[in-house]
Amino acid sequence: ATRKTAEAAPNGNGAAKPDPRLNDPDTLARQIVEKLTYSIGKHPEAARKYDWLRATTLAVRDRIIDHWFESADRIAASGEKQVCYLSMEFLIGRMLRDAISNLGLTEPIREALARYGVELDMVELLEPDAALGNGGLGRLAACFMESMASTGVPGFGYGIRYVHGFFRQEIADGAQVELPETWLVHGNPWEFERRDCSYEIGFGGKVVSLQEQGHPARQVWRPAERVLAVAFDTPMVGWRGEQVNTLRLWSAQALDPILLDAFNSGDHIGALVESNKAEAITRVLYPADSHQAGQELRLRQEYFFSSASLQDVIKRHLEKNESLSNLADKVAIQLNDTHPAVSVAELMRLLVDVHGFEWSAAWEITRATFSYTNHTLLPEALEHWPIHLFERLLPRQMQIIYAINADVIREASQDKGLDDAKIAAISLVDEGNGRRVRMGQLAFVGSHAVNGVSALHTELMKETVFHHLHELYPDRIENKTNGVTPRRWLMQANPDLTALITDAIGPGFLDNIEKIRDIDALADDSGFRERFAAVKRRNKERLADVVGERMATSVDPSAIFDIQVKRIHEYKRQFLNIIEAIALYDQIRTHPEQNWAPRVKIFAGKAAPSYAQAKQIIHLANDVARMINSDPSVRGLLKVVFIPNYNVSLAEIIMPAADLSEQISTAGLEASGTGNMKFALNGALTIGTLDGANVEMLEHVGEDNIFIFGLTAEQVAERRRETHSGRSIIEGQPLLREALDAISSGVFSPDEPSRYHSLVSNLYNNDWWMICADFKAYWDTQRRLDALWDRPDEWQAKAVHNTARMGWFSSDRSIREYARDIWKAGPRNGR
Ligand code: F58
Ligand code: PLP
Repeated sequence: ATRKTAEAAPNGNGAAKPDPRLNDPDTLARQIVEKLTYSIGKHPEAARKYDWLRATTLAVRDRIIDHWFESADRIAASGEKQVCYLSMEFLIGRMLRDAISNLGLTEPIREALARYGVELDMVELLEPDAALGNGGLGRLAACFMESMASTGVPGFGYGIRYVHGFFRQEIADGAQVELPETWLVHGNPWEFERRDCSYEIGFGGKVVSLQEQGHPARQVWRPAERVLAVAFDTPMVGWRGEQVNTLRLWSAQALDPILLDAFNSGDHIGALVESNKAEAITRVLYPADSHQAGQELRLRQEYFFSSASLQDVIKRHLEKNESLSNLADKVAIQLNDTHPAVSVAELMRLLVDVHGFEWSAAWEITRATFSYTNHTLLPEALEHWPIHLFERLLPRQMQIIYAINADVIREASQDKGLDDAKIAAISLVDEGNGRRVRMGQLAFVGSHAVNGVSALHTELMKETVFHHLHELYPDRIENKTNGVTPRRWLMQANPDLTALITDAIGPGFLDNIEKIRDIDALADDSGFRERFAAVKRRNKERLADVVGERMATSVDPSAIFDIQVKRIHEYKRQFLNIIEAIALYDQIRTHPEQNWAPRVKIFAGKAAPSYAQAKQIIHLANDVARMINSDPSVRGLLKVVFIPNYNVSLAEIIMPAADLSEQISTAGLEASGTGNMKFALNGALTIGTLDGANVEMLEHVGEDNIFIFGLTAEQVAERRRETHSGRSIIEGQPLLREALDAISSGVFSPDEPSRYHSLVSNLYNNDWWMICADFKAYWDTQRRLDALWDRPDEWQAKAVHNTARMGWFSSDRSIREYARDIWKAGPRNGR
């Protein structure tokens, strides 16, 4: 009934919708059975669960294709500028529910399937997550694809079709185990293989100088190795199906699938070597996190998808235009972090070597076409490739980078008078580090706009990593605060809240999420607050069921659901949260007379397989959970759970079920965060530091409705200048000291008492992430929240204010800002 409400809303501008006669349950039921019969070869009586998923998907897909063609035709006819979003990662999650909901088909399909005794919810749950991303960066790309389609920006996503996405996590004896992810085993009905859309990608070899009579010498790259990039297209459906954009993912194949000579001479393995080597390029997503994955295969992936995407952009441009000289008027290319930054050199190569442009004209086109988004300031995450590797794999692109660098350095020293130290800092080649190509510098100089992802992060970019480039090009850096799509993260993930808000203020917020602000006044209405709390309660029960099914643990939905879910990283400080849990455990036992608010601390997230500290944190969370959860003296006042295998689908269940959202990174380190926005939009209160987008959330929800604690980014920098030691703080705070002693002495790891010894001793010597420095402020703020939990009206009023005031954090707003300020493209849809 809920989704019916959401979809029954009047269509804002009455644009093209499918013929309503075709959306009735009868027609849909007939079409689904047709798919079952003629595409899958099954009678309804013989169909199994996966057959229903496939048949339903195919029936929905047919409708999308009509909209897809309409969108493509309309964009082609208007000659509008297109936005190409180049990203190594698109963490899309499941697609069926999103597509059905955006097309307004949820209720008729539910009814159509029910005629055969099949539940839509069951079918939706069978779909595997498209986990083609690591975390925030990849999920942002997915929200942006949806928002481009929903706001009417002609967007084209370009990425990699990994056969194995982000690994599946299991927990065995408390520790993370990584298993391969196999999303394609049942086939992927959403994608269309376009064998006619394929390009050759070269690697290695040499550059030759060709002298033709009467012309200056021309450089031609003769690669030693070539592979084929084949396009797989997936439609991206916007809200109400008004626009459908394309996500084009590249798959690597060998030019010769088998070396027949080798095969015929009996070398059956050798005959497949080439094909295996080619296919390896797109086989696996690197499970990196805030650490550069410095292997050759990674650079091959980056170049492979950059070159394929640019060749495709150029081919499509030349189908409609006479030359590439107006490329930047027709195409904007956004580089999602530096992973596609080699594109700057590759476009120059294509323009100069292949299409005969003069260097300076090519540079103008390149800079006008590209823009670059930075997502991290962590030095260990900044990409820099050894020159010898780059030169061996991409010799011509290396020459081009040297030439770009020479121009940049000339401008910096001759025109702007920068000294040698500053020039060394901006150079595209890091001379001090075994000679490396700095991809951030390449992306920066090759773009007309460079953006950070929150106001604070953007300011810190100017002061730190890009300090001298900012001095040289003071107008280039701008801010574009991240956002999240309210379709997936509110309407689909939280249908009950969507229905409640629709009842209260009407359906206008579905088309313009900023109208959700109209529920703000209802924070004072006790009836509304009660209904709001009842929705939260049902969502907590739903999560409790999932915890019960997956972990055979029960959690009580009347306790505070205090949740930290995100990649596991030292800067995100899950460790601080665990230490607080231990201190609380201790206090609950030593002061049973006190009125403790019951809490369930929920964790989920994956550690990079090579990140030992992060894996220890997962182990510790599980060890602590086992001990606390089995101790009767806690009387159910505290529980700790670590839910395995955090992914988009789990996030969709978790976000609506939180009372408290933990956004507690060391200030200055979290570029933005997007999980923080999803929680608050769904009515969680945030406990957080003044970091990333938390700063702007504070401005929007107001200081009474968010719980900010801890050192500011400036104070963190200052303290790091003064001392690195945590010793004096630990010694001065018995709660912290006792919690650390317990961890260190093996209270939680009796099977291996020294397991966490070094984790703790590190804190004494080097409190780099300010865990000790922020502990007291964090503890005190948690106790203020305990007290607030005792005043449920007040808590719920704050929760309503959070939902009401989060509309600005929609990715529709982010996309409109990019479109207006950076891309100069669209949107068609002014909602
Ligand atoms: C994240 N970066 C930021 N990187 O950490 C987060 O603050 C921000 O909200 C988000 O981007 C979107 O802007 C991030 O997720 C990665 O996953 C990289 C993938 C490739 C390897 C290195 C990490
Ligand atoms: N991973 C998944 C599966 C997500 O859904 C999200 C955000 O919702 C993230 C990672 C990013 O989380 P955070 O912004 O807290 O780092």
